Amino acid sequence: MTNSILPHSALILVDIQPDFMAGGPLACEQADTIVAPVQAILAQNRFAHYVATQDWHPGGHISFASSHSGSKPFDSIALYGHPQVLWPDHCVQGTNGAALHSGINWDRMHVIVRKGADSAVDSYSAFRENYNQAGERPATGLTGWLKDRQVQDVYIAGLARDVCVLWSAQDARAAGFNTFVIWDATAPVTGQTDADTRKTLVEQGIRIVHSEELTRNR
Ligand code: VGL
Ligand code: ZN
Repeated sequence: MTNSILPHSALILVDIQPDFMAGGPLACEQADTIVAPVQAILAQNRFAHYVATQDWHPGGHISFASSHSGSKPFDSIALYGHPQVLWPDHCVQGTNGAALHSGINWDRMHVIVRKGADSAVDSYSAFRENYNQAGERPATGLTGWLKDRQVQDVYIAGLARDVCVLWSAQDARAAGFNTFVIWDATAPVTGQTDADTRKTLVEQGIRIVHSEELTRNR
């Protein structure tokens, strides 16, 4: 039995990379539990469009604690007038930890957005970079790509629930898409943020769904 295609829909898989999985330098809590639901969703092939993002930093990136003497991972600093968490070194371009996770079938992806490649600017969202020196958040171009294809509904899964998934969902909503976060196909850097994440999503009109709602036979 198969489920019907979701018209005007896109699935965005955010940063499913070894450095965010168990044993990685920026491991998300229970990250490995997302692989099965993501694979189940892909197997159904219900989306009209498929996008992945890949965190892709040069060595010495400004978001790395190691780039700031006297700082340690998870400290927060002000950068260009906005808070910036300093992370362990992660997803350095060309390293195994930055690859797309080998347990996911990436063949369906139409677009892969690499982000965080500007050494001086972090980039959480699939849609826009974080604030830069000019006080701007440059677009990645994904909004236009989706709108040119009449996408209305954006479903987001991946890592991290409280960082790149959250920022991507907020930007998707702000761009006017009906936005859905597939909760069990995401995992947080820390589960302590889950209540706040849920609250923020709901307040902004972003819907929280479960992978079973997409994969159960009907
Ligand atoms: C992410 C922190 C730093 C993420 C990326 O994918 O959520 N988090 N870089
Ligand atoms: Zn990063």
